[in-house]
This record gives sequence, structure tokens and C-alpha cells, in this order.
Amino acid sequence: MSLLASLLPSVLHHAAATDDVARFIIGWDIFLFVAIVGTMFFFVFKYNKKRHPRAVNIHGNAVLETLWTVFPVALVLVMFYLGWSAYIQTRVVPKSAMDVKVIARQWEWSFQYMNGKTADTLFLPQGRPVKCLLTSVDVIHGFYIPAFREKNDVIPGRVRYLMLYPEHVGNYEITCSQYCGLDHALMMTRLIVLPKEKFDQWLKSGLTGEQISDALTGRVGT
Ligand SMILES: [Cu+2]
Repeated sequence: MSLLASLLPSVLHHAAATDDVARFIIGWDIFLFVAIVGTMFFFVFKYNKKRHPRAVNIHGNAVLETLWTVFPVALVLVMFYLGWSAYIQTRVVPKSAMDVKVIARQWEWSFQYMNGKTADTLFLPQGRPVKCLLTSVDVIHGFYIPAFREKNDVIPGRVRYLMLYPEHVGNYEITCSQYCGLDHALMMTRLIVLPKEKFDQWLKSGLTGEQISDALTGRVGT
């Protein structure tokens, strides 16, 4: 398991794609850093004053110049392509998606379902795409679910969205990623993914978040 995955356990395919992009970019960063700094030290050693008392000018080298232009451009384009294809997965809204309103305010989250039910914990059914409609009643907040590798700014006066694909039953952290005032650090809640029947039961019932969470004790994930 990579360091990144152990720091932030991921819970779904999309998160795995995001991790792959991060691993690819960080891997190349480390390789290029070692190669460039290593070459620099090698040159400092090879061309020091003792060995080469008189400096000699070197004129162009077409092969090298082509290589160091084409290779970085190609590498950056591959990085862009991988990042773009992972990102675009989070922007496509499937027809089967369920809408949930996410309302941010200083300093709490609330969630409203299409039948009018509201909650301060985000309950979602397993296996159904969810389109979170993000809005704020006061300042800019950031809706962030680390285990899903997803984050989007929540801006007053606008409705933005974020797609979630809850694949596993579990209990995940939701936090605010934009500094939004005194109690920003306390602006946290949970995403609880329930089996579909349990979710439907909760959605139709008057059960509170706490009651259904208690029923789930022992099935808590990351
Ligand atoms: Cu906030």
C-alpha cells in the first residue's frame, strides 16, 4: 500500500483513479529531482577547477535540445490527460443520480433530500450515484470528503455540484476545506453510507440520524 493510500484510505474506484494520478506525478517528480540534482553534482565533480582549470564553451547539440524539449512536453501532456480523465468522472451526472441539497453555514452542514427531509449527517444509499447540490447561506465554504478524494467550493448565491458514488457501506468524514471564520475547524460532520433498504427506511421514517447510526454500530468504516 502506498504512503498516500495509507494516509488517506480511499473507498471507491474514482478515488483509486485520483490516487493513480497522484502516484504517477509524484513518482516522476522524485525521479526527475534525483536525476537533475544527481547530474548537477556529477558535473560539479567532473568539471571542477582542479580537473578543468580552463573553461571551454560548448555550442548547441540538436539531439539533446530536441530531447529536452519533446520529453517534458510529452510528460506534462500525459499528466494532464490522466488528471483530466480522472476529474471528468466526477463531473458526469448519470440519469440514475439522486439529488441531495448540501447547505453550508457558519459553522455547520445540513442536508436536504428531495422529499423535504433534512438531516445534519449525510446519509446515502449504497450503490446509487448522488449529485450533491452545494450552496451556502453566508460565506465561502468547501465541501470535502477525504475518503472519496472529492472537494468543491460552496459559494453563496450559486449552486455548484459534486458527484458521489458510494460503493461501500461505511462512515466517512466530511469537513470544510475553506477557512470560513472562527469555528471553521469544527465544521465537520459524517457521511454514512447505508444499505439501500436501510436508507429507504430512514428516508421515509421519522428516525433521526443518531437512531440510525446507533443501529449501525459495528459497521463503521474508514
Ligand atoms: Cu466552512
